[in-house]
This record gives sequence, C-alpha cells and structure tokens, in this order.
Amino acid sequence: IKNKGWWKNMVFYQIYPRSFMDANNDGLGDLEGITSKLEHFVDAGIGGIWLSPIYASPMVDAGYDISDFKEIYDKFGTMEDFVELTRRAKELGLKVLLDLVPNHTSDKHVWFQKSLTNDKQYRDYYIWRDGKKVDGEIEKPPNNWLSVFGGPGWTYHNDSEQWYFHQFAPEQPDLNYTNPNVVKEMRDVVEFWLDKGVDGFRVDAVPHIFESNHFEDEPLSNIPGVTENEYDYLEHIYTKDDIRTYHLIQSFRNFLDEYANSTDTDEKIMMTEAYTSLNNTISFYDYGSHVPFNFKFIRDVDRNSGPDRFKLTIDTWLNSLSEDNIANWVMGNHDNSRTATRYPGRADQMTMLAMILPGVAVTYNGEEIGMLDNFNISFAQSDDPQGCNLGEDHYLEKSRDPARTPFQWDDTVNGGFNTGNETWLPVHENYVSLNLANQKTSTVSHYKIYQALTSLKKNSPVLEQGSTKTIVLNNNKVLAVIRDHREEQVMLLINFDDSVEQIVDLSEQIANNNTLLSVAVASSDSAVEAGITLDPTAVGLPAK
Ligand code: TEU
Repeated sequence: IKNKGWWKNMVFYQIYPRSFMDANNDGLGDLEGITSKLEHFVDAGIGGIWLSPIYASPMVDAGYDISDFKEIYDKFGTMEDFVELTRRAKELGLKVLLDLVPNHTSDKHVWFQKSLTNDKQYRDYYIWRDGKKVDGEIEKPPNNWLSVFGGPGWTYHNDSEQWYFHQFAPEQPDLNYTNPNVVKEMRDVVEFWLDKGVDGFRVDAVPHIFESNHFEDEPLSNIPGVTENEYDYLEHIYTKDDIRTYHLIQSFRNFLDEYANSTDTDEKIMMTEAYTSLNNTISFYDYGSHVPFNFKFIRDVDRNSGPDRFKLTIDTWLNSLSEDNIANWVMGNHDNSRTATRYPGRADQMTMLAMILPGVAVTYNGEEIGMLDNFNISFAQSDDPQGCNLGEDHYLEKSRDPARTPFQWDDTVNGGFNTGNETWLPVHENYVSLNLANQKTSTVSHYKIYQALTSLKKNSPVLEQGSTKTIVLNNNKVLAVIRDHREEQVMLLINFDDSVEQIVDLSEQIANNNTLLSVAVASSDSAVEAGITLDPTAVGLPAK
C-alpha cells in the first residue's frame, strides 16, 4: 500500500460542521465555511480533519440520523461544495476523513420507508419483532432492551403490528447486520466516498452494531439511583460488544486496503468509536482498526486525579499495545464536556500530554483555544435528544449541547461564526475575550501552546519514535513524561499543585550523555510562559 503509515504521528481534528463556520449566515455552519477556514488547520499544525456527519438528515440527532448516505445535507451545501473542500484540503496537504454511521439510518431513509411497507427486500434491513402479549391484550415490547438516549429501545408500528429496535432515538432505526445485503450497502457507501477522494473514516457507535439473535432480556445493572428508563439501568450483555462486530470491522479494513491497492492511492484509515472496556478497545487493533479511540482522558481521569492516577492510566494503555499498534489520545468530542471544562485551569497541560505522548492526537474543534461548555442554553434552545428527553427540569444533566456551541473566531458579533444571524445554539458569551484572533496576538495563549506543541510533535524524531516513560515526582505533585530516542530526550513536567510551585530535581532522569532537547513545564494556565520553553536546546532547572 502506498504511503503506508502516513497517519502514525498525526494530529487529527474533529470538525463539528454545524458549529464551525457559517458562511451563508443562516445560523448553521456549512461546508463553504469549513473551506474558508482550512488554513487554520495548517496554522495549528493539524494533519487531518474528520468531519462529523454532513449527509442528508432530518437532524433529530445532529446528523447522526442519516436519510441518504450519498447526499450532502442541503443546509450544509452541495456535493460541489464538498468536492471543493477536499480539493482545497489536498492542496494544503490535509487529509480528510468522514464519519461513517453504520449502526442505523434515519427513519426517513428510503430503506426504512420501504421496510415500513413490509417490502420483501427492505423489511429485513431492520430489526423487526413481534411484541409480547400481556393477558392476550396489551402489546408490550419484545424484551426489556433500552435506548442509549433513555426509554425503550423498541418502537411499535401500528400498520404492521410489530416493533422495531433502535439503540438510539426512535428516529434512528437499527440496521440488521445479519443481513448480508446491509453489509454490502454499507460497503457501497464507503466506496462512494473513497471515490470522492476521502482518506478514511471515523466509524460511529461501533459496539452497538450487533445484537443477540435470541433477544434475551438484559440483566439489571443494580446501580443505585438509576431509574428504569435510563440506559444504565441494564447491563448490556446482549446488545453491546458482540464478537461479530470485530469481524465486520475487519471486513471494512480489508476493503479499505483493497481499495488503496487497486487505485494505487495512499493508505486509507479507520478510526473506531467504542466506549467499552480496555480489552475490547485494544481488540479493535487486532481486527484492523488503525485508531481505536482511546477515551481514557475522558472516562478514567478527571480534574481530581493526581499524577499517580495519570501515570497508571497512561501506562496501562501503553502496556496493552503490541509493538505495531499506534497509541492515540482523545481529549474531547461532541458527546462530552469540553476539556477546559472538565479540567479547569489545566487545558494546556492536557494539550501537552496529548502531543508529547506517542502516536495520534485527536482534538475536538474549539479545544485548541480552550473553549468552555456553554451552559447558558434554555430548554427551548436545546437540540440534543439525550438532554431534551429528560424534560425541562433536567435536560442539562445529560445534554451534549453545551459542548457543541459555535466556534469562537474573533470578538465580532457571534464570535465571527457568522455575521449576526441567530445561531442554532447560542455562542458562549465569553467569546469577546476567548477567541482565536485574540489568542493569536497574545504571546502566551492556549492556541500558542497548542501550536508550539503540534510543531514540536511534527518536527521531532524523539516524539515520533522515542520510548515513553512516566514518573511521579515530588510526593505525587508532579508528573513527568520522558520520551527518549538515541541521544535525545524530550521531557514534559506537569505540576498538579494549584498553589505551590514545585522545584524538580531532574538529575536522575536525564540520561548520561544525552542532550535534553526541551522541557515543557506548566503548573496552571497562567504559568505557561515556562510551558512554552520548548526550545530545541536543553532548558535549565528548576522548573517554574
Ligand atoms: O455516539 C455513540 C455513543 O455510544 C454515545 O451514546 C455516547 O456514549 C454518548 O453520546 C455519551 O454522552 C455516537 C455519536 O458520537 C453520537 O453523537 C451519536 O448520538 C450516536 O453515536 C448515535 O449515532
């Protein structure tokens, strides 16, 4: 395969198209907006972009409910706009990945519409079951399976007197992957976009693709305080992590490889989204995923975790990899609270970790400037079904909207996202000071640090090929990450203490005869002058 491994030391960036840049001022981001901002990625040191779904959709789940896999959502633009976006991206040397959503379609997809009419071919594209008759009278769902967004995983269809299954919203019916035609359809979708020149895919909701063919009731999780409508009320042993998922992923991988070979184009890659156990995540490497998303910085550590917890989290991940697996570090995405909100005052440290650790780093749009969640969203303004399902009093507890508000480009109206029309979610009011333009002119800013780190990552053989060691120093106040390669070292020091400075003695850590290339030090967002000392020369001690 041509240019195999181009992605192995790359920074990837997730674009949330609705919120990135609104070129036509209709309140919703669009492809033309993205194209107009492609230079930003070059400036930020990003190698590849992944676009959250841009396909035709009724937008019940922000585009993860697709009504036509081969059309562009009209408010995002046209196929010509997409072709232009990729053309310009290639010109700038950027790789382009799309979101592949194989688990389900929109209920408005023609396949489901035909399925509803009992069409011979399409009925079996989805998962239809008879309900349970109670006292011979009231129809109940076939079993107790729940939807990730809360409530039953089954919806009744009056005309055909059967229930269909949906892991997510009722408007997102699950495809039936035991039907080979469905697999073939999805392969056609992949091929369609590869023919348009995309470099790979982020594959959505992978552990949810298969369900047990026996439709057993799931056991109760017995987690205290969880109510019976909540997804966590059950243990999902029959609807998640099915072994057949891995074989499907392997078949996608084979297809990508065959495609790259037969067209003599660069390697095509796959990133897989799976919130699952460490073992299951690592298994995706064995079944062909190039980048099985590592969500450990989202799920396993938080603002209260000390250096020892971080060390454990990093080491456990790295030690699970076999030699040819490439590590990856995801800091945030559109489903989770933003990094700067989850790690108050430590956004820069998290950026440094992602960039100094080996392998692929994944940035969610806005994280390069330390954007914060916007909780100032009324129920009426809310969009996310996961939040709205909880009703007016509780929607913010699970809503993903706060992490999805428009990108803050500058201090003009709406943060420069558009030219003043109302935006689909409100722009965070802090945009007046927290914006890209501002951070570009400051000598020290989240963005400047981000840039320095991506540049170091790209240009340093140590970071690309070096070994990795983590050390807890100063009585569990400081975490050191040391990358070592031949005669060179890069060391990252993070002071976890919010108020007390740490003097770090590094004499033991610096290998004899080695040149210490750089030391990145940061104790809080305000102490970043020291963190920026990423000069390609040895930097003195002690740490600030
Ligand atoms: O998310 C898959 C998934 O499992 C989510 O339910 C996730 O755990 C949850 O949102 C955390 O709050 C993917 C997409 O990333 C998400 O945006 C979609 O809603 C979902 O699939 C359905 O397509």
